[in-house]
Amino acid sequence: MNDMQTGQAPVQTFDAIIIGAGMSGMYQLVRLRELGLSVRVLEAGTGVGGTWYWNRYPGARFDSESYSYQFSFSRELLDEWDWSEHFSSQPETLRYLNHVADKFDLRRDIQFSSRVTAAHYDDAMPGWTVTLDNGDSLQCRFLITAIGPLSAPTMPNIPGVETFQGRSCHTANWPHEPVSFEGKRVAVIGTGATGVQTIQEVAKTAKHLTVFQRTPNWCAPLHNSRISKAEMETIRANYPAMFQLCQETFSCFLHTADTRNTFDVSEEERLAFWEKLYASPGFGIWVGNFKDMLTNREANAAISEFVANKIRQRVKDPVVAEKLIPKNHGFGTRRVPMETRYYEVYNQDNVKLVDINETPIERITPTGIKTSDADYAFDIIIYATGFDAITGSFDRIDIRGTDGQKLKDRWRHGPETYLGVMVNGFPNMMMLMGPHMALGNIPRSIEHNVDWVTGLMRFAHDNRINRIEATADEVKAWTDHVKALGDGLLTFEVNSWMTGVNTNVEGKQVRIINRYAGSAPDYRARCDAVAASGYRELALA
Ligand code: N01
Repeated sequence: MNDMQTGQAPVQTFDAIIIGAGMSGMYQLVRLRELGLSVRVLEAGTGVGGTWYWNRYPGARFDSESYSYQFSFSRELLDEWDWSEHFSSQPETLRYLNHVADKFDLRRDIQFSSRVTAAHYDDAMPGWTVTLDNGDSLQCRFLITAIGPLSAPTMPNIPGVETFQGRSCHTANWPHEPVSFEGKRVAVIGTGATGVQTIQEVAKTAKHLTVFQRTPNWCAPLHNSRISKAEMETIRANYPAMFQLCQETFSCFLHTADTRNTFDVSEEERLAFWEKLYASPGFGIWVGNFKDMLTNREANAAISEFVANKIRQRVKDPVVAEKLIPKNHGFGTRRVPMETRYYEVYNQDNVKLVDINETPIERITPTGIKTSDADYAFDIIIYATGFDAITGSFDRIDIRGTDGQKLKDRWRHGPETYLGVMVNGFPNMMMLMGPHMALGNIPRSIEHNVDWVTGLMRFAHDNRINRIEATADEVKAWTDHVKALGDGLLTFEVNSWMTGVNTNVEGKQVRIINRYAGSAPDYRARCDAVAASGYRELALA
């Protein structure tokens, strides 16, 4: 029986479906259109921007230099967009991404308010059937996931969350309308990069702010500033050199590790170097530090002590200062939150720090938060409790490959991928910014990742290839390589989203190596060699 006879609308079929209209999905759409393919982007939100669409929490902004974080693929786009701050705020970034969507007329191929719940592969097509939360289905030959490494927010597994009668919100589901903290008693749970940005903003206007901290993080000053018209022109004139530098550095940032080891220099020289980094804008103190900072324990202890002393100098109450100094991990072994007067917030009369290791949260109550020693009343509770990172956004979609095998089951003990882009048993599925990818300055990685996938699609198109699959051997080889790169790095000895640990998610209490810890240039070289060989490592049919 055909669709006419059943009265059902025919299933829409595309050459490619992209899941997600964040930066990677948007750019992939631009590139696939150039190949003349029919493409549909499915996006859960009502607008483009991904991370920058969802994370509207107060104080959200770039931690990387705005101009290094933008798209670089269009000179015209670079010429017409001015950044107003060195580290752009979320509203400006979202305006920029909407400008990109307008300029390239992207929205006509994006279906908004369409959350993908399932994607099942069928070898008879060969291709994928993608199901949305409203029950609709679409089909495609190639499925490209652009679902982001930090897009599955997790609420804390604290009893009573649903009983709170005031206003509460996870930072990644922040409302589109402004939220006023004036005259309000506010709680923030979580002190990662998001919590830090939120806390320093909310503290400006809240009647009272209580911060519930489980693990302090090593934060460093952002040193943001405005960009004048003249300065913007100078920055723009330098774009070719700046993007070239991003191609050459380890993580695509404007900063790269110093070539010296920590103890190669005198104490005086070392301290002067660290003072300079602490006083400089951006991630320099994290990724532009001595090259052994994350491999040599003594070196790491020394920089940790330097930053601890900064915290002691900035926080007036020594007891509070000690609570804010991490004791279970060294500087830089977790993502360093960048801050603007974050530590000074704790000198304000309207701010209280609660160390929930000393006085654990017992439950959220209808009126606030009950710890082991107090009942706190709040008007607003903000959950800055992070994400089921890297694999979480995949786990939330029922992805099934050949023979119905589930990706979630396949990755139960950690992701297995080929170049972070493909998985054997899941033909014609390509992942953008998936597990085992170099993260770093993400838009730089996105552009390479998308260009590589586009090259593969072009090759498939030109050579009439309908089925692309990574082989089991190549997946094993890449996965082993990624694991080996993580060996010896202090980063992988610490619990964090970067090691796949999330105490709020069942089965994610064990550390894994889920991201590529080698250099971005090495990663690109490996991918480019595969392309140059005519993708000989892949099974093509
Ligand atoms: O998430 P996190 P995030 N009870 O996982 C705490 C990027 N980002 O959203 O450390 C109590 O880092 C948890 O405590 P602990 C950036 O890459 C970029 O802050 O697990 N507390 C932690 O303090 C960043 O690294 C920008 O002990 C609980 C916090 O919640 C990544 O996003 C800006 C808890 C979660 O911190 C994630 O950052 C912001 C519980 N049950 C973020 N569960 C840019 O500038 C969790 N916590 C680009």
